[in-house]
Amino acid sequence: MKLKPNSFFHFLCLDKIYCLLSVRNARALTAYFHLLDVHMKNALNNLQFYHFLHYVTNLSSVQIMLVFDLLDWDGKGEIGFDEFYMLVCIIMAHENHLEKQFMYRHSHAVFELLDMDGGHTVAPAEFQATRFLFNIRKTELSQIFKDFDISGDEQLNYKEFKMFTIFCIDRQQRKAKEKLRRQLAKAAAEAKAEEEYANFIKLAQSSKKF
Ligand SMILES: [Ca+2]
Ligand SMILES: [Ca+2]
Repeated sequence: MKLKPNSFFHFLCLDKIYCLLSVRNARALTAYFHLLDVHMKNALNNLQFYHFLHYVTNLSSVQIMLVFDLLDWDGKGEIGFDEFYMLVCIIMAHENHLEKQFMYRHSHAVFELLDMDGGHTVAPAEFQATRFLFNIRKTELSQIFKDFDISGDEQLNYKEFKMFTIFCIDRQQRKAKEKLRRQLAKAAAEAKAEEEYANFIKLAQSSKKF
């Protein structure tokens, strides 16, 4: 999922920790939603929703209609502002590489979104169909079920899913720490090389004098 250039959403800023919009940004989003809501129903029907997502993202028609069905969990045939807000936060999280942080912070809402049949578990097929929303690679899926399906029923219940999101954040933090450690080591090595070079020049200049 990618945001198209020149989209209004490039002007919004998602909080990196909580993965939510600021009050000011949320108000701007409300105004945007009302512009889309031409029938003034405080909701978007599938046609309005389709054109909106088609305009701002590179999602296929099938994916857009799947997202509509996921958000329209009560089958009313329309998307209200709360669902719209959640979708925009997911898009923004994707755009800012905060998908795993979003899953962790909003694990219950994400779990309910992925549980397409409302059976209170996420099956491999449900994860496979929705993985594009959170940038989960196909190859990761079988490993996720292998590692986190503790009960062995080939489904993730909420506790198992929550453990998966904690693991993702933990892995992300370890990677960030490792990256920082490498950057510091590189900077130290460069500083040492510069110092050695300066000492060498000093030595060369003093030997010329004699
Ligand atoms: Ca399910
Ligand atoms: Ca399980």
